[in-house]
Amino acid sequence: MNSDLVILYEKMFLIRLFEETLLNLFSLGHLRGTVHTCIGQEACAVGVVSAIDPKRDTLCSNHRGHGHFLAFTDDTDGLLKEILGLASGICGGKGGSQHLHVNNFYSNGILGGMVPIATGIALSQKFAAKDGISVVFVGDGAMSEGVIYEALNIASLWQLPLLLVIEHNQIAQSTPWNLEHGSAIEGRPISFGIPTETVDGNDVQAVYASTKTIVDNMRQDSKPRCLLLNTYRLGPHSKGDDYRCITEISFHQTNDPLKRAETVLSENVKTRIQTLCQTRINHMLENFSLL
Ligand SMILES: Cc1ncc(C[n+]2csc(CCOP(=O)(O)OP(=O)(O)O)c2C)c(N)n1
Ligand SMILES: [Mg+2]
Repeated sequence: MNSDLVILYEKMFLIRLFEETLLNLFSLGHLRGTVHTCIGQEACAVGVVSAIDPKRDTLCSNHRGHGHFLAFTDDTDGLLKEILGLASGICGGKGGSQHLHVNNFYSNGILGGMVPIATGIALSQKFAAKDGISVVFVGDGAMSEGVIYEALNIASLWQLPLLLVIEHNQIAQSTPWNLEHGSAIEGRPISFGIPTETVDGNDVQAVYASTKTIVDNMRQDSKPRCLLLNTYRLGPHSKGDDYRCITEISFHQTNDPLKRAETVLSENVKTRIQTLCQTRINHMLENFSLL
């Protein structure tokens, strides 16, 4: 049994349950505003974040950031309180789902908006002359934002320890990527001289292994890198808005990162982890009188 996979699967399963719970709380009228879940993309969040160091490294996320946040902090209660708008939430209930900050974690909902910020953080890490790196997640759609290219240019020019992670889930809200982009996305960072690796983003072990190697190299040379993860959003864009045909979604369900991990895990291990996570989520809901 691969012990790494057991740990990675548990983190993915917890994120899946947490976000399914959020969608349910919305439908019951307990939550307001909006949420963007990463259902189907958990391997990207868990694979990348498990390979970085929350103390040394900084993580900048985006509108679809619960998975990144939970993989980084494991704080399900703090995040739920924040999304419920409670003063005891991690940002006093004012940030909601998209504007989160705790320790070295930052997110905002402006597409591409965190990339120049992450580049500035990378500059400060370079000045500090330690081996910390700055990681930033964007979607394929965000790659149309011009500010990303200004930031990549600076990261390349000044050779900053910035890791740009692109979660290529093939769609931006309702626009398929091929109706938005005139060229392959991985060509963009390469054109700035930034080494770019493309990985199957639904294979959590592959994502983890590639990130680990990239991060080890960045700690040595303190230079920028890009990781492009091919994946698919299995859930709606936010709560119920989905215009894709059912056949397309069903096709991608066979490539669900959780199901893929489950094919390698024993039935016992899978059941133990699922029960553990379900118990944890139930306790959380009981604490908030939501069960
Ligand atoms: C600057 C800006 N423009 C538009 C939006 C509205 N918006 C939120 S998410 C989204 C689609 C993002 O697509 P992508 O970057 O591929 O990320 P995904 O949602 O697929 O994870 C849009 C257009 C926004 N938040 N910020
Ligand atoms: Mg997308």
